[in-house]
Amino acid sequence: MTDTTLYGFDGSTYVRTLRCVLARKGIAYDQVPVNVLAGETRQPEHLARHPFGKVPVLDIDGMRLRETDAIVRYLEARNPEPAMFPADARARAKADESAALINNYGYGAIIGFVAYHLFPDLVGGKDEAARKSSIEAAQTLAKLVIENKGDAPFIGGGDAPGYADYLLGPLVAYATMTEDGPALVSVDGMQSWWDRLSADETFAATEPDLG
Ligand SMILES: N[C@@H](CCC(=O)N[C@@H](CS)C(=O)NCC(=O)O)C(=O)O
Repeated sequence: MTDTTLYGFDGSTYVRTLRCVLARKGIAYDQVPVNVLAGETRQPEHLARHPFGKVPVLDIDGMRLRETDAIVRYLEARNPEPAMFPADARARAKADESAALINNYGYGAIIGFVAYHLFPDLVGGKDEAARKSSIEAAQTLAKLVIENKGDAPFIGGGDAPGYADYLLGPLVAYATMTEDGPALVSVDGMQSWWDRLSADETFAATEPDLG
């Protein structure tokens, strides 16, 4: 039993992001597996934690934190090592930009075509036009984050995986389970980044057991 609690199930890409960051920083926690697919984020018990019905939520240091970006930045300030952001100001700006692009456009785009294949009922059925525009938006996102990282091996941390890698990785993991995965990883530079991230011990250890 610890005094840190992560609310959210392993199948959530954002929960996986936090599990990676918590693991890399060596922060012990308990997990309450609130399951999005079973509608548990919409239950009063979870709405009391996050009124917009999202996971993750993290209880830490006597406070409740919502929203992955805010949580990761708190963890970074609390436990600076290993860093989840590059030290160099320009590289940091680009890693921050990539994280924002993933959060604001990449998540919706990738989940859009993943849901088409894996959870069509959750998105009102199979809409071909929506699938196509999701793939195009995901490719645009991929081009931008690969361009932002420049020659660095990773998108978010430079020489080691950082926040933006742990944001995008769980999404790409789902994408590669579908027939549209190759359209995403074939964007220039994506496959080698994906191979590097897949070899990261922490990322591999957080792969969800989808039964
Ligand atoms: N802005 C939130 C987004 C979190 C999010 O979208 N989580 C998904 C699971 S990966 C969720 O809770 N979905 C439930 C729903 O939309 O009903 C964050 O950054 O933490």
